[in-house]
Amino acid sequence: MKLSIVEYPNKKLREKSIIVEKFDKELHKLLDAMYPIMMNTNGIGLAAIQVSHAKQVLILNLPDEEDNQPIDNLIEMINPVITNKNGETTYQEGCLSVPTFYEDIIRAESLSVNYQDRDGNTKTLEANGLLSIAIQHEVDHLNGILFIDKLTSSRRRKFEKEYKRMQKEKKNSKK
Ligand code: Y12
Ligand code: CO
Repeated sequence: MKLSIVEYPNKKLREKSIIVEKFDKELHKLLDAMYPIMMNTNGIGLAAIQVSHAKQVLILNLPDEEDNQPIDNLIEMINPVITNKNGETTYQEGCLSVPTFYEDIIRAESLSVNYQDRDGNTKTLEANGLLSIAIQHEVDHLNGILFIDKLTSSRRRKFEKEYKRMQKEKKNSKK
């Protein structure tokens, strides 16, 4: 399965992803294809809509203490539902669909999430810190929400200006 990352301002990123009902070979192929694309682009989280598949599917692979991302740390979440959020934390977020832009975003410090694994087994995970932030960021993607939507209006305007300039430069450098 050949996948490529959709970048802002592509409207695809605004689509709401649909619930997965079949835990079949097709789903496994999608998950298996998402992993290398995330790793090859230095990502720690990726939602299926970022590779043009509007399904409630996301993967996470957070770095360990040595900054490695062993495959044992890979979490695949299908149909995730956040059930409980607590506290507040700020983290400088980035997104593979909004390259080169990082900004402080306020989110819940800890949460509970119910989801299914690739075989349809129901799971619950309690998360805090970076994992909690990553889950909230990726679940937002499933609802068509991007981290830049959480910026203040003045910061958002600045972002749009900087991003447009960056895209123009990118286009010109390819000529
Ligand atoms: C905390 C905050 C945000 C998340 C969501 C997952 N975000 C990412 O995985 C972001 C990855 C990223 C990687 C980049 O590197 C390359 O594209 C090679 C990157 O660099 C550039 O844009 C140049 C930007 C973002 C989880 C936890
Ligand atoms: Co993202």
